[in-house]
Amino acid sequence: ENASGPNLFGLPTPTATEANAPKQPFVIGVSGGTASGKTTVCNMIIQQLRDHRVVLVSQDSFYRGLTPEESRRVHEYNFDHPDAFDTEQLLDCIQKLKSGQSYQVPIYDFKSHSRLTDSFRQVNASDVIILEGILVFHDRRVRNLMNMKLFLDTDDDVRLARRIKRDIVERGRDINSVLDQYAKFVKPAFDDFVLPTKKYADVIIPRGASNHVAIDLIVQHIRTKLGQHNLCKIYPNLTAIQSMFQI
Ligand code: UZR
Ligand code: MG
Repeated sequence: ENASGPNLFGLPTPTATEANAPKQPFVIGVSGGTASGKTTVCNMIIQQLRDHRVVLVSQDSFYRGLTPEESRRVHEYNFDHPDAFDTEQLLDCIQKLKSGQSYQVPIYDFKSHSRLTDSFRQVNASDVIILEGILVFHDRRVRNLMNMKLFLDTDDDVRLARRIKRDIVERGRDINSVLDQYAKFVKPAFDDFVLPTKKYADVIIPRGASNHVAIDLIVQHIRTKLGQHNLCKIYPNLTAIQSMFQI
């Protein structure tokens, strides 16, 4: 509710503080099951927003390193469970980036299932922060930092087929181990933890990365938001002028 009440045109007039406050970065959450096309969609958005500062943060970077005991029994480890991630650190990261600070994001090595101890990826302050991962909508505090939430609703068979290819080609695994892990952990965790968070999405994208119409619409919307933001920096009273002229 606006303290100053509606103006001549019946539209709310922004207060001076509202119009002058520096806008925070726009935070976009991108979720969906494994191999749903999250990374591809994020890269398409980044490509189309080349004229802005955009950073991509993956929830995968916040995997907890496995203990020696867990590493020995890695086939029994559930990488698809919310507890596999250090959510407190992820929250800290997004809070810092959203407040305009930089952050040293950990580097996770999928081969050794551990974090590199001596190096980080320095992520600097930006106009847009994209956070992607299978469970980025799971924690309410992380979710509440997002200005826009996208869920990629890609067919399950398509995702499994892609997952098999990716794990064999990029992660040096064999078909049996991929299928065993999928049946034991990936699919049940998708049903129990990932799919229930679809309801938090603002936009559900059918067919994932091949849905160019949806991605164009989303990029247009982000541009509109960023445009308002930049013009407000130049003309602090722009929002007031806009609402007076209904533009
Ligand atoms: P995306 N994952 C691994 O395979 N190994 C690891 O060390 C850490 C994670 C997998 C994880 C999950 N699960 O399904 C997937 N397993 O990475 C998430 N098994 O990545 O969203 O890109 O599919
Ligand atoms: Mg990925």
